[in-house]
Amino acid sequence: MNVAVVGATGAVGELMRRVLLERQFPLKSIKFLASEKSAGKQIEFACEKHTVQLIRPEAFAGVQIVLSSTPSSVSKEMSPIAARHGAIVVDNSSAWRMDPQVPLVVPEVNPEELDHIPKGIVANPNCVAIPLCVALKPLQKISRIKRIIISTYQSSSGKGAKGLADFDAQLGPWVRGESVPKPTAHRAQLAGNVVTLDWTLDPNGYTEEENKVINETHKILGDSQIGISPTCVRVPVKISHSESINVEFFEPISVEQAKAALATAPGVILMDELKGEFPQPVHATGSDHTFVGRVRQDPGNINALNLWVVADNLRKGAASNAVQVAEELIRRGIVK
Ligand code: 2RA
Repeated sequence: MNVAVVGATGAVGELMRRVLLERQFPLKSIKFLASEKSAGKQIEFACEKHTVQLIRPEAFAGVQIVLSSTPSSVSKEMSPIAARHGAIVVDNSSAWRMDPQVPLVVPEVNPEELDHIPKGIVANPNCVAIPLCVALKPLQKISRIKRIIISTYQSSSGKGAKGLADFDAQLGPWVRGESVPKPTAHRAQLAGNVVTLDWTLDPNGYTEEENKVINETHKILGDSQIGISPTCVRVPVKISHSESINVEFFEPISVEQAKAALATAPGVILMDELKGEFPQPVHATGSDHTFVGRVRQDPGNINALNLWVVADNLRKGAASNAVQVAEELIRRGIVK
């Protein structure tokens, strides 16, 4: 495959490069594109030096698959240009996710959506929605979902390299009791704190992130009737998002049934609390799996279960999901 990685020097772009190598993606050629700020930089890939090129229309000539992680404004302009050059763009921004002509794909959940890509663009979902859907799809196959209540514990890296810089700059001084530097990416101090307004507030009183979780989960699970009630929160964790999920079904599912379905579900690692196992960001970081544990009956609702879900937001929540989508495009013969 002739591949271009767009936004190659950002936190997700860097991981896309690593994941392509780790998964031995079938590469014929690769080029790395970025904004003016990073164009001209030298990066190493598979023991070879590459110069990062500026994102411009001519750069897409001959490219079959574009893996893109840029701000939405860049994707709105550049993804259709890349598609016009004949590439399929797997786009990690939120620019195209809710476009009815753009499939929003988690390969373990709705790969069949890739059979219809009218705009030549496939959207990679939000990093909370991806693990949520990976964990719920095996249960949705048993019984239709009526309602989801989700509270998130999102890591600093959700705000990219700048978020990580805030985390690194604040944690040491906070532990030592010194004055903590002001955040540059996060809305408030992260060290020793919990921040629920780390995203733009939308007119409906929910944050942009919470509205993404609602809308994207409806689209990925293919059921817009599911009642979804999210509260998104940033916590002082470097990488990997955690999710507390209460899910109500139309028909009851027992804990045993749920565990049996999750144990064999693609992309899921079920952690058994009876063996003292429980998903933690330190397990998930560096993995492409979605870790599920604490599967419990809701004591107040016979039709509902509680789950605790953790996944690496930079990998399964972004870079790895995009590369898995590209692998699925090849497997289905969509890109040859
Ligand atoms: C966050 N979901 O964690 C965002 C990143 N895309 O802030």
